[in-house]
This record gives sequence, structure tokens and C-alpha cells, in this order.
Amino acid sequence: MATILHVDLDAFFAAVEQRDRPELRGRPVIVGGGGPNQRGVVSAASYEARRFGVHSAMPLQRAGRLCPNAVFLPVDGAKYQSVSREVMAILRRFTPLVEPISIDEAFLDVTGSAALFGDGPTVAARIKAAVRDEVGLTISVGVATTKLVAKIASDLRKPDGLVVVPPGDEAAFLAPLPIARLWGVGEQTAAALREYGVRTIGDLAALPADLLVRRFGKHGAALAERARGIDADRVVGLGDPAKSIGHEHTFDVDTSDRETLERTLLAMADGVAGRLRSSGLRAATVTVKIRDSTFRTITRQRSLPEPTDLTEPIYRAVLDLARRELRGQRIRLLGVTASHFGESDQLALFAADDPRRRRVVEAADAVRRRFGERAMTRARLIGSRLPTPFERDPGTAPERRGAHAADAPARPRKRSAGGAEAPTDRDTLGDTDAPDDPPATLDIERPFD
Ligand code: TTP
Ligand code: MG
Ligand code: MG
Repeated sequence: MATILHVDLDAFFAAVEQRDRPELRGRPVIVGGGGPNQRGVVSAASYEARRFGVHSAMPLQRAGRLCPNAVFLPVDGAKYQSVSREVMAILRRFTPLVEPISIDEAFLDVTGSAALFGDGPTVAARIKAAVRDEVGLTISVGVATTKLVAKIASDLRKPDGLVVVPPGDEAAFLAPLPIARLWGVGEQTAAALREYGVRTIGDLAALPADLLVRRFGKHGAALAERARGIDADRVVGLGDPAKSIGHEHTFDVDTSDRETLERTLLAMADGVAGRLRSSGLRAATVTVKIRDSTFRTITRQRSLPEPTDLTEPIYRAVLDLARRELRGQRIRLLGVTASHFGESDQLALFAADDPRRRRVVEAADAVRRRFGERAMTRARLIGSRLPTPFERDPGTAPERRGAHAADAPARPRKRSAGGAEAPTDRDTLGDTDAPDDPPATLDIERPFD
């Protein structure tokens, strides 16, 4: 279970000005353009100004009429940029997995920080204290198991907020909130949803997923997941290659058959290992994803004893992770992902593995490259009617699929009659697996373009 933080500075530009000019503290401050008689819009309004109804993107003239006593200040982009860097540097002290998404906000994955810094709420409190003491600004933080829920949580008790959504409480937390808070719900979608009587996120979660798919297509499937707080999007550290290679399979019919589940994991581990080899990468971490018939989705991650590009260690790890979670419930989807890559260098490669086994594996790869992916497969997969990774896309060599998936058009999803989620196989690359509707972002390096 991941622990994700979303951090957002309060009234950022205005708060920086109040910090630097103590006489402005406690007063309505509006940052943006020249002043109340100028054209242009409000960039930031202090919380004192917001009480008068002033907010970002409002025309300055209107802000001047609403709040005639406000202090109007020009935008000092260079200063806010440098403050932003200071804050991001503080965040990186708590985890390397910091993903800035605008000049004043970032996601953090602090799952691995617990031993050093404490659990999610503790890390959040420490970050708030550090930013207050070292930068002189307040931030609001949301703590949750997904980016989606953490972002909504951070916005809920601004300013100086700290909202923690414990694991398992996601859907209940979201239920009473207005639908507009959900990513990917713009005005058009909200209007369409109103036809179905949907006003809150809970109303949306109560709609049958297949209805949403019929009405909104792929977007509808995403809405159904998000309404339940499900969001597989990972935090990607800036500048770190943090890629992942993965494969998911949705069963035609949900199944609890152990043999079927294990063979599917093996097929996916084999496919992921093949893609690692063809990309010249070894993965130090593997993740298994399990979604059951009630749509409950979990991911379990493990670090491998040493980075690998072979099927066996990946399969052993995901099998062990999955066995702890498979208790006879019917499974809808399985996924296997490898991440935390290093390059395979030939020296380490032969030192680390049995060279003979590696030669066998590489010979098999060569046969597949030459004669197609069906040419070689594992004994355990032969005769099973499962789609092996090598039957999915026989026209494309794995190295071409793997390395440049971002350039390739997405493969069409097969449709099933009325299913919320068409049975389908899906290859994933972490760095291209962006959400359909990423939150609005300002470019962190050039926020004023
Ligand atoms: P936000 O985080 O959206 O807003 P905020 O920090 O001013 O207020 P809060 O988070 O407490 O609700 O945006 C961060 C900064 O980005 C903001 O201070 C100014 C700038 N900005 C604009 O210039 N124009 C805009 O329309 C918005 C929304 C923000
Ligand atoms: Mg902000
Ligand atoms: Mg922001």
C-alpha cells in the first residue's frame, strides 16, 4: 500500500509578498498585473482578499470593486521561482520520489521513508514544520494511498491544512464531495452526469460502471475507478528515469482458479522479463496488481535481492506477493510491473547469473526475434488457452514495442458486451502511462509563459 502526499503552498504568490513585507500580513493582498484599474487578471489572492470573493483568474478591475482596500502588487516571477526551488529541495530530503506538478505543488511517494521519517501523517507534519521554519510559508498537505485522493485531500482544509485519508477510507472520504473535485470532470462531463442525478462523487460511484462506459467510453471506465478512489498513477521523481515496464490482463470471466491465476502471472513475468532484456534493462523492483470482482484493487511491491531481467526471479516474487492476497476471491485483473532500472552491463551480467542459463535465455530471445514470438514459450504455458505474452502482438518485436511505446498509437481495446472493463491485455511503460486527464499544470521551469 503506497503512502502518497500532495503538498500545495497556500496563496503562494501573495503569501511570499506577505512574508517579505510584514506590514502586509493580515491584509488583503492581490498579486497580478498593475492594479485595480488595469487590464489583466488576478494571479493570487491572499486569504484575507478571498473573503471578499476575490480569486485567481478574476479580472483585476472586478477584484478592485470587490475589495477596494486590497494591496495590489505586480507578479515577481523570478522570486516565486526561487522560493519554489527551496520548497522542492526540502521535499526531496524526505524522499527522492518528488514529482512537482506546478510551481507550488508536488506529489511525494513516502512509502519507503517510514523507517527514517515515520508514517505518512508524521512525514507530512515534519514537512509542514520545515517549510514554515526554513522558508516562512504555510503549506497544505493531503495524505492518502493514491495521488487522486491525496490531491483532493490537500485542498480540503486550506490554508495550513493536513488531511489524512487512511487506507480503505478512500471511497467514503470522496462520497460527499461535489463531482467537480474529481479529475477529469470538466463542465461538460458534470452537465452530462447531472442528467443521471449525479452531484457528488458518491452518486457517481453508485452508477453502474457499464452505464458510464456506454455513455463516456474509455473516459467512463476511468470515471468509475476514480469515483472509488482508484488511481494507479505512480509518483515519478523529476529527472530520474523511474520507468516501469508492465503487463496487465483482464480475464474474460472473473476467476478464482489458482492454476489459471498462477499461469497468468508466469506468462506476464515472462513477457516483462523479455521486454527488459530487449531494452537492455534490469529491474530491482517488481509489483503485482490484483483487482477482484468487487473492483477492489491492490498493488504489492517488492525489491529483488538483485536487479534482474529473467523470468524466474520476477515470477517467484510476484507469485509470493500474490499468494498472500489470493484467498479464493474471484479475480478480474492481474498485472505485473518491473521498475527501478539499471542498465545491464555485460560484466555485472555474467558475474551475477549463471552464464549458461543466461546463454539459453538469450538464445531463446534470438529465436523469437527471428521466427516470431510464438516460436518459443514455456512448457507450463503450452496447451493453456491463456494468452501468453507472445501471442498478443506477434507483428511487433518486443524491443520496438518497449522502447518507443510513446510513439505508437494505443492498441484498440477489445469490447465486451456491457462489461465495465473490456477483457484486454495492456502493456505499460511507467513514463508514458499518464492519467487521461492530468491535473492542470504550470510548467515548473517556465511558469509564466
Ligand atoms: P494555486 O496553488 O492554484 O493557488 P494559490 O497557491 O494562490 O492558493 P491556494 O493553493 O492556497 O488555494 O496556484 C499557485 C500560484 O500559481 C498562485 O499563487 C499564483 C499562480 N497562479 C496564477 O498565476 N494564475 C492562476 O490562475 C492560478 C490558479 C495560479
Ligand atoms: Mg497553492
Ligand atoms: Mg497549486
